[in-house]
Amino acid sequence: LRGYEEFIHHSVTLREGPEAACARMGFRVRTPEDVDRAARYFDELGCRTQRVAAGTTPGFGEAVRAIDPLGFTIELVHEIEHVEPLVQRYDLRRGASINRLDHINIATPDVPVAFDYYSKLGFGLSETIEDFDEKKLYAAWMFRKQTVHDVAFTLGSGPMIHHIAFAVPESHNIFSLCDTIGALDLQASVIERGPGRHGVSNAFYLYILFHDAPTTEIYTTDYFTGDPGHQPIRWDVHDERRRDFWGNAVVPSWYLAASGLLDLDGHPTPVHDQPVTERTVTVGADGLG
Ligand code: 4SX
Ligand code: FE2
Ligand code: CA
Repeated sequence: LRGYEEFIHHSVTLREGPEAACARMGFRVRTPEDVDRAARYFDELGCRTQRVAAGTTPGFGEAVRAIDPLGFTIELVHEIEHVEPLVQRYDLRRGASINRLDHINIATPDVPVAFDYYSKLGFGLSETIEDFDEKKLYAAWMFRKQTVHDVAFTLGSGPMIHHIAFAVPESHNIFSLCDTIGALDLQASVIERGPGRHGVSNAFYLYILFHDAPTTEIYTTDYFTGDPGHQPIRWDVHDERRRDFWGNAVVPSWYLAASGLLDLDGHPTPVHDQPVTERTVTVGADGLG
């Protein structure tokens, strides 16, 4: 599957399996040499790596897979088969009008370690949620492309996928999706959180749940981070606008649910338990603000 804006062969692959899990997440590297550099880099870190021949993943050239220091199975590739982007084929656009895969939000028991690792890979920091008094980092958003993020970290049991997010052109696409969900009488099971305006990222958003798919965010209109010297925005965990700029409460399931991973052999990755404390810090144990 791919979005209308994407010229790569695919950005998502769904495979039937015995349990719902994320087999790997991929990043595209800038040059063919970067694939070899990545293989050496993960080898030197003592991570398990695997070279895969061109075509092992459909539409991809030679790639390297590894279990990264955070426990995620990743795939790095440079060469890809180009396909025709369909940005202006409005006659073909359907559903929420998905443009592209925007970001992956990962749940991890140690956000500072994740932040440090991705900083070393060359990711920039756009925003954080912190407890300024207790000097505790709850969440961080990091980018390579020139928007708010490609990856974000949410403190919680992990390594797991917290959600995957797809960008749509404009907020009206999200309203229209909500209308479709209502018309199908699927609102109770499908709409998890939103629609709303994020504090962090300023994006307009909706989170949806469907069967055993990971939580899926529909996301639009965040901002440009590409100017050299772009400064991160730091939110205090007690600022009720940080996750929803209008102060709407975040439902408990949003903090608690995440999807498991598979390792390089397709076996489930063990999860380290980490209680989710951000919600109770901010709204109290009764879940009311
Ligand atoms: O809930 S937050 O406003 O912190 C937020 C969550 C901001 C951007 C995201 O992509 C997200 O998933
Ligand atoms: Fe997100
Ligand atoms: Ca609901």
